[in-house]
Amino acid sequence: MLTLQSGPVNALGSALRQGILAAVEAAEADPAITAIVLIGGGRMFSAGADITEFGKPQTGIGLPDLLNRIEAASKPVVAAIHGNALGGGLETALACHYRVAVPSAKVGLPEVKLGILPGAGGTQRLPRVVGPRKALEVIVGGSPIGAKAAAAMGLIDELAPEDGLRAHAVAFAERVVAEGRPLLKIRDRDDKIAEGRENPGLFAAFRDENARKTRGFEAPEACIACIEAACRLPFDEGLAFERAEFQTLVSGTQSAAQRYVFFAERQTAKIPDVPDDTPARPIARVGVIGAGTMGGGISMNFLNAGIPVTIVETKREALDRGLKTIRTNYENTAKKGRLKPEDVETRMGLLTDTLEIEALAECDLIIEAVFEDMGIKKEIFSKLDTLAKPGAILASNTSYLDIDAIAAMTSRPADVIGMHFFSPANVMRLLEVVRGERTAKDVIATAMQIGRKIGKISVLVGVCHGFVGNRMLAQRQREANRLILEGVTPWDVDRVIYEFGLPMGPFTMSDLAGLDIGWSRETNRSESVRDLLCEQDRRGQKTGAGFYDYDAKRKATPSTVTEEIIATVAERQGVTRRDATDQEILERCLYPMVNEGAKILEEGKAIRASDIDIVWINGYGWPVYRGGPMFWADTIGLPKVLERLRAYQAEYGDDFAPSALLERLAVEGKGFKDL
Ligand code: TC6
Repeated sequence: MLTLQSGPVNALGSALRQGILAAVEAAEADPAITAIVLIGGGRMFSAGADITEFGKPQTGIGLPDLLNRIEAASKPVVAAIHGNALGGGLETALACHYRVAVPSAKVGLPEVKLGILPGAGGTQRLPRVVGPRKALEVIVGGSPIGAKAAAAMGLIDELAPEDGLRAHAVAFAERVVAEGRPLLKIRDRDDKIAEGRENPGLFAAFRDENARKTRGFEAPEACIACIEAACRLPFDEGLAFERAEFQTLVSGTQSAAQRYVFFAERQTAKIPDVPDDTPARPIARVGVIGAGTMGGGISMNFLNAGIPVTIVETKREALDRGLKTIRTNYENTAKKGRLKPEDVETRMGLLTDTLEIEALAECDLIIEAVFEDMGIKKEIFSKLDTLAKPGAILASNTSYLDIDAIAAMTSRPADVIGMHFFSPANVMRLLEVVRGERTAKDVIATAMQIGRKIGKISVLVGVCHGFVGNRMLAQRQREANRLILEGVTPWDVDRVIYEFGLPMGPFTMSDLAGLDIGWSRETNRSESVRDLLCEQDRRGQKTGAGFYDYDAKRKATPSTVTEEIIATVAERQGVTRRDATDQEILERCLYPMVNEGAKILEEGKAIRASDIDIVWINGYGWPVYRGGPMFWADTIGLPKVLERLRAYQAEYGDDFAPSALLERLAVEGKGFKDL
C-alpha cells in the first residue's frame, strides 16, 4: 500500500516523485509483495503536478518518466482514488494497470486552464481508454467529471464503497493476482482510437464547435493536435509529440499568465489585517432591497446556495415583474437540463416577497440594490438602522458611490459594507467587497466568505469613485470617446479591443448596457455623441440602434448616421481629425487603465496588483491568457509603458500623467509582480 503524502493536495513535486519511484522499485524487488495499491493520504488522491515547479529546472525524475516506469512495473499497480485525481494525478492513475474510486471522487485533466496540456502521457493514454471524442471533451474542456460518469466511460474499472476504499482496493488487487489477470497497459490498447483514424473529420468538427470558447488561447489547439497524434502515431512517438507541445506551452507567456491567475485567485482571500480565523457572523437569511435586474440576480445567488431571501420593492407591479424574471431564469435553466424541474420550486420556495421594508428585521445580511441615487440610498440606510436587528450586516450594491457617506446615515457604520455584484449578478463571478473607513473586521470576513459560498470570487477594495473595476473602466471609456472624435471609427476601436481578447469593445458594451443610463431628454445638452444618439432614439440594442444598427437578431452593423453625428460633434469641438494605428488605439485605451491601477495601489484601494487583475478577468472578461492588466503591463515592461504614457501626456495632457508608483517601478527595473 503506497500512500501519497505531500502538502494539502498531494501535488506531485520532486520529493513525492522520488518517493514513488523508490517505493515502486522496492516493491518490485520484494518477493513478498505481489501487487501495489497507490492511494492518496489526506483529502485526495492528487491535484497533479506541482504548479510552482513549472518554469524551474527539474530535479530528479520527471513525471512522464516516472509514469512510464509505473506502467512498466512487473507487478499489478492499482490506483485507489478518493477526493480529486486531477492533471498529473489522473495521469498517474492512467499509468496504473487498474483504477478503483469512491463514487464521490472527481477526476479530470484541467491543465488547459493553466495554459498547458496533460504532458505526462495524458493526451496519449486518455483517448486509448475513452476514445478521441470524449478525450477531446475532457482535455480541451478541462472540467472534472464524477467517478460514476468516469466508470461509465471505462476510465474507472470499479467503484468502491464510499468509506471502504482501502479495503476494496486491496481486495481488488488480490483478485487480480489470484485470477492471474494480465497487467493492462493502456499504451497497448488501440481499439478506442480507431475512431480517430476512421473519422478524422471529428477533430475539425470539434474545432468549429468550440471556436468561440477557445478564441485567443494557444493550449486548446495543442491539446487537440496531441489527441489527433494519439490516433495517428505509435504510442512512444505520440508521447514525444506531446512532450514537444508541452514544452512550447509551458515556456510561453499564456501559460505563465494562467498559472499566475490560479494563484492570484487564491490570494484574494488573504487580507493582511483580517486573519483567516476571524469569526464570521452567521448568515441564515438575506434581505434584498430592489427587485430590478440587479436585485433579482443577487437574490438568485443566495437561493441557489439554499439561503432564504426576503426581497422588497416599493410597488407591487415592480415586485411581480422581478419575481417573474427570477422564475423565468430558473425555468430556462431547467429547460436546458441544467436544473431539475423540482429545484425550480425549491428555490422559489426560499424566496419571500414583500412591500414592507420592516420585513427585513429578521435578516442577517441586507443588500440594497436600488438605482444609483445617493439621496435614496441614504434614506434607505437610515431606515435600515432603525429596523435591522443588532449585528445585521448592511450592504450596498452601489457600483461607485461613497460607502462611508452611506454608513454615516446609520448609528452602526461598523456594520456597513459595499457588496458590488456585476451584471448579470447570477452569472458573473466577481464580487467587489468594499471596505468602508469604519467597517468591522468580522463584517469584512463575513462578506468575503458569503461571497465564496455563493460561488463568487470576492476581492476586497477600498472606497473610491468606481472602486477598482469601474474606476479603471472610466479611463478606457474616456480615451475611446476621444479617439472617435479624432476620426477613428467606433468599429475600429471595438475591433482592436475584441482582437486583444476582451469579449467586446467599449461601444458594443455601451449599446448593450443602454446609452440612456443617466440621460434624459429634459437635461440633455446635445453636446456629446451620446446625447445626440439618444436624441435620435438610438439608445442601444434595446431600441434597435445605438452606435451600431441592429437587425431583429441583434446583429450589429456600423452606422453612417453615427459617423455623421461624430463628425458634427468633432467639428463643433474643433477636434482635428487624424488616423491612428491599431497599436495606438490599444495603448491609448489600455495604458491609462494600467496607470489608474497603479494609482489604486498607491492609494491602498486594492491590497495587491493581482487583486486588480482578478477584478478585470472576472468582472469584465479580460482575457485570462493575458493575466489581467497589471500582469500584462509587466509582460510589456513598465519602462515601455511609462515611455508611451509620457508621449501621450505631451500630446493630450495630464490624463496620461504617469503615477508615481509606475515611475518608480519602471526606474528600478521592477514590475507590479515585485510589490
Ligand atoms: C499538471 O498536473 C500537469 C501535468 C503535466 C506535467 C508534465 N500545485 O485550491 P485549494 C495549492 S498541472 C501546487 O485552496 P481546494 C493551492 O495553491 C496541475 N500547489 O484547495 C493552495 O495553496 P495555499 C493540474 C497547488 O480544496 C493549496 O494547495 N491540476 C496545486 O479548494 C490548497 O488548494 C490542477 O490544475 C498544485 N497542483 O481545491 C488542479 N493545487 O493554501 C489544481 C493546489 O497556499 N488544484 N495547490 O493557498 C485545484 O484545482 C484545487 O486545488 C483542488 C482543491 C480542486 C484540487
